[in-house]
Amino acid sequence: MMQLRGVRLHWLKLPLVRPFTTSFKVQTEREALLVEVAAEFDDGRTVTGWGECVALPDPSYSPEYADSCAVVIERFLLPRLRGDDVTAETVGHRLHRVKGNRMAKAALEMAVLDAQLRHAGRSFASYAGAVVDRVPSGVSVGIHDSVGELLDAVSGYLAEGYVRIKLKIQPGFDIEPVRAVRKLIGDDVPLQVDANAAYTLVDAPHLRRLDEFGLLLIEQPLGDEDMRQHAALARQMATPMCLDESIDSAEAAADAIALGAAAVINIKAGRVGGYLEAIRIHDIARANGIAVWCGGMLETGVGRAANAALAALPGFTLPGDISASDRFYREDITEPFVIDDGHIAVPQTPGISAAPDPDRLAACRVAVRDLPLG
Ligand code: OSB
Ligand code: MG
Repeated sequence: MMQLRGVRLHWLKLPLVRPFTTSFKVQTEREALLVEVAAEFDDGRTVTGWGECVALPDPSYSPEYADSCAVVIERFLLPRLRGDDVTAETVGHRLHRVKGNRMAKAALEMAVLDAQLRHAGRSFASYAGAVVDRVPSGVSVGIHDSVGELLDAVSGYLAEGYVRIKLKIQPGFDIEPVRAVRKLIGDDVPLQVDANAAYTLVDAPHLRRLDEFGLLLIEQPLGDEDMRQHAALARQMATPMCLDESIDSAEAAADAIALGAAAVINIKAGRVGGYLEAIRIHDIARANGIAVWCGGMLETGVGRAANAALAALPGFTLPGDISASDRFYREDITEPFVIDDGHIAVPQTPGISAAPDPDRLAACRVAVRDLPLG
């Protein structure tokens, strides 16, 4: 058990190596929010833990955004973590009466869990039940101005060794780019698409045209709230249906499976309220024969380390969006993750991730704030 003695928020800005365009936004930099906690344990030792908040700077992917998370952490979450009996496993219960705000909760729980694991000298991989020491690395490829530029980007990623390509699509950039990429890479390279909620059920006949390309899955074609409509679309398509935005909890995962809205689930710990809920969703999906894979949110090395360990659980049977650090960043804030023979190594050191390098942290930081503990 521990008592929180200090909580500090770090706002960072990291330039992207190239713009990343989705159906909802063009990103040219990552504005990251890190949570640093100082936790005092029963034996008197004080240990630092780090969490990464995956929220974007605006409510474009999810209702939450980085500054909303900072406010929620300070005003509503931290007051519930007072006392000397805090454990990572009880953070979720303590925060339960605060509705939603799952990315804020996830970041705080992650920092507490990191401190707890460092104190215990245990890796997150071991704690979570990882069964492999490296995970296959997929890459998420943004929307490009032309199909030619897209093909160049995909060729580059294949040359680096990525074992699975995910193409971002939107109305007007879907059938022809996917056809061109499939022709370029051949039938044997796993290919999937992600629409980030850009279509409606009226587009079903159009989306069915994707069936001819042998895709692994189509990710979140319809709106976040459209669980029933995803089930209806799934019945009209041969391509397996995968949900991202719609799955914000274990309950939502159970509902999606029961409704036939998801044959596959993209698990992002931030979106579902933390790594412990992410593990629960993995367990539910596995028990139901539903494949899962680990999504990404352009994490720095802190969050990327956690994702690599999560993806080492046995139910993660599809390659995740766990690319090397240099897919997004020229310089990371930790030792960079590198792709080796199409894989990313699972960290085995105590805690969830390496602490950010102090010089890199200082170089990327745009704001810092010590939160009152009350
Ligand atoms: O929908 O998976 C998504 C990035 C930001 C927001 C949403 C998504 C993504 C990605 C990038 O696809 C995944 C990555 O970090 O590599
Ligand atoms: Mg997605």
